[in-house]
Amino acid sequence: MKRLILLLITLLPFTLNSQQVVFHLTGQWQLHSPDTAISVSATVPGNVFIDLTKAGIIPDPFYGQNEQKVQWVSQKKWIYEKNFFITSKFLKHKNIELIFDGIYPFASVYINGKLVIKADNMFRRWQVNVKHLLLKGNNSITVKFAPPLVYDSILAQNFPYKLPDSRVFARSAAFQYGWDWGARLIPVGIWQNVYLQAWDKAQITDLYVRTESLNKSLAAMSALIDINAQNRAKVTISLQCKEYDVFLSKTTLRLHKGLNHIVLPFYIANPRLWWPRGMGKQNLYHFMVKVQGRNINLSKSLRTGLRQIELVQKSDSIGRSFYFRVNGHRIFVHGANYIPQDQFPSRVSDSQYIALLNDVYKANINMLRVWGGGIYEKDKFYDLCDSLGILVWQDFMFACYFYPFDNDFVKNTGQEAIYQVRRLRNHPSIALWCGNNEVKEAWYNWGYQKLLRYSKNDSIKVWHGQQLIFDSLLSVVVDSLSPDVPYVPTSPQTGWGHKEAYNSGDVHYWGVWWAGLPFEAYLSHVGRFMSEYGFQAFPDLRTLRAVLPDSSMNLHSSDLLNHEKHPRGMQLIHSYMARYLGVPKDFDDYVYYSQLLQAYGIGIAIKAHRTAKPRCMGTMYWQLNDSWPVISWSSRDYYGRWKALQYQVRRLYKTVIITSLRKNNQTEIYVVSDSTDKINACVTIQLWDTRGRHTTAIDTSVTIYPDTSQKIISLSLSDIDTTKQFFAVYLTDSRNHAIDSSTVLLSYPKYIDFQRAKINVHSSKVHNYYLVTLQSDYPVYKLQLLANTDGFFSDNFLSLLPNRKYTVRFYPRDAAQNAQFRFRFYLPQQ
Ligand code: BMA
Repeated sequence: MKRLILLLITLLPFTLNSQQVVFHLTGQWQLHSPDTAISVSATVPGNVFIDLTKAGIIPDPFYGQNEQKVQWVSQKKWIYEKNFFITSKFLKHKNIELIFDGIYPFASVYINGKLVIKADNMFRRWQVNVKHLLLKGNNSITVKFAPPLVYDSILAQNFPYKLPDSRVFARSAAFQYGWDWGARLIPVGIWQNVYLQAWDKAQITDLYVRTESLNKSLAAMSALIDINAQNRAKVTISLQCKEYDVFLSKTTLRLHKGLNHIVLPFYIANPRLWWPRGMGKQNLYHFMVKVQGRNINLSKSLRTGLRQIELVQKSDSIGRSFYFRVNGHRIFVHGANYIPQDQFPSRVSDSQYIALLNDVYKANINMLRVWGGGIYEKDKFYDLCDSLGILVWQDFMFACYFYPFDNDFVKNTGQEAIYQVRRLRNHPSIALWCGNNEVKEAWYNWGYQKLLRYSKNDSIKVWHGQQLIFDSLLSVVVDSLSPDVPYVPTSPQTGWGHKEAYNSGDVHYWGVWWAGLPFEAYLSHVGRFMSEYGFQAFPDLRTLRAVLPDSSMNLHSSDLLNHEKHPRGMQLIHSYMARYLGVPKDFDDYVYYSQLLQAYGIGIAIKAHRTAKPRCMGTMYWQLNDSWPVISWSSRDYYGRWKALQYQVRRLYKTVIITSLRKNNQTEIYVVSDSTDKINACVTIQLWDTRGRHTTAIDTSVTIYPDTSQKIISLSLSDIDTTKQFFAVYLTDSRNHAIDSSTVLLSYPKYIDFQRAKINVHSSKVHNYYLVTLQSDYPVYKLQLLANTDGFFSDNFLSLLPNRKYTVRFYPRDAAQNAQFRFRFYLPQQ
């Protein structure tokens, strides 16, 4: 019997929400502007830039300096229009709602000429009953967009206080207005789905499965179900779970007319918990709620995981901790900051989400911070994070400025927060809600108050406004709608210029890069949780070639400079390069050197952070990805090509690593473990010279305890020629299997007497990939393998020791392509 029930349950259709009929309004629309003679065919979801480019009205905004040529688009009014046909059958439904899942501000929506929605927030879902306006047969929908720049400045003029930038008046992604890695392309349009949704007796409007408390033997759960009923009705509500063969909970009750909030408590014995990757399995449960009554037969399903997440902020002997605990276990975060994958997020496909998150997984990342100047990501992103075990630090979409706080704005923000928290609260990957990025940092440290000539009273008022949004409003929304996920009002908690930042809370450390301090400053600026730090590099040469003509592939071209948005970016890269690597003359080499430089610098930071555990419990570099082809802090470029940093991260984010820190005239060797197991291992340290001779200095056994960083030894450098000698360190397990290894340079690379090595490369095709074997006669620093076709190398930017075979796999994106390989490696400039 049990089996039969199980079978029946597995066969049940897990539909989204039955008894709702959807009429899609996506696809082909017409776009025109009352300010110009332009009238073109358009595609929804999308935006005005995409449509105008496709129609040949504007050139590709990413190419050369076209970005500057298309700025006029944001200053015009635009109108999207579509005609659609409604049958009398559809019109018979009692309720017909028009729904926009995402639309840019500032939009006025008309159905058959009647105004139905004024939408001023791209992060909200807009919904209105339009049944009374629809006609049998032909209908029209018209969306009129005000020019965003004009509208923002009108709102700014009407606000009683000056704010740092008028973009804050539009609830639209801040980065579109230009960022220090982003183009300025401010779109209008319908960027997510739009449809008519019809229903009759009732509809399930929300379902939330909450873990109230959890231990090994029992999970106390509740299902919160919102049902909108047309009239009073008696119904039976039951909750089923695909993974269990019984009804979890069942009740019969009377719905009243309107919105009904129903809570069904239930228990799960021996719950299988959801864990972030590296700590256990990503167990997921599929729940379905059914509502049945006379002429009512509704269902809604969801997938969630059972886990407890805590952010531990406790006073201690240093200051105040900042670390995450999942299911009672402390976790060291090796993460990255994530920005939108495209200047135009509407066009990011599911396969791009899959490719990006697979790369995140391959890089051993266990948390992404969805940064507050971008967008709340699409469902696909969080679904993938749930199944891959990647935690998400979710910022609310506020960044780097002060925000208005009049009634309309606060109300609008509240609606946005309610919608987004509800939408995302069933995802076990969501680990933290954070009010904003750097609003507090900007308030105290960036001089805006002086610049904007605030009186004392202005400062009090504007700061109270910020507190109203970030300390009260958003906190209340998270506490009431997703009470089991922590909330912090801002990130970082203290600006990096203050001592306190390194003792308490999270910190964005920008002494390196912004203040031009050497990479070694990372060693002395380790906080409790490093939520941002970073250094720029050029993207892959092929990525640059896609947006630059050949004549612009040089450091001085204005086309190239349009793809570097940090005001001092080029100079900073140049001066750090001169300090550590030397500066090559050739442009292609310069691109390669810039990537080595970034990996070298961020490598120092990650080592400093991981070895400082448990004082420091997280490291998240700025930034994982790009929104267009650009010189930036990313480790993976716009086309998904890995920079040297992404490979470096993959090595340094492994669960157990052997690594080194340079302190004065000593090199300290550490073993860091985020594993939950005790490991018996062996550490071997060899001293090499650049001509390839070596001696073994140390061979010792160590016990690696779970969740620790231990210093193995301090090696004095007094008798070592640091320009000719270096260490190779190995960590092996009790069966002599490699756990980790690395080469430890003892000077800046530019001072090291690397020899011009002879390297043999051999490749062979196996199934859908290639095996590439390398062997060198001298030690080699950061050899980059290059293929004539796009694809993924299992390892790259390799340091080789002589007379050993190194084997790397290469997976071409297009398996039919015949791959050929080249390489380059680092030699100091003469
Ligand atoms: C950080 C981020 C971004 C910015 C980055 C690099 O502080 O929050 O605002 O792009 O710095 O400057």
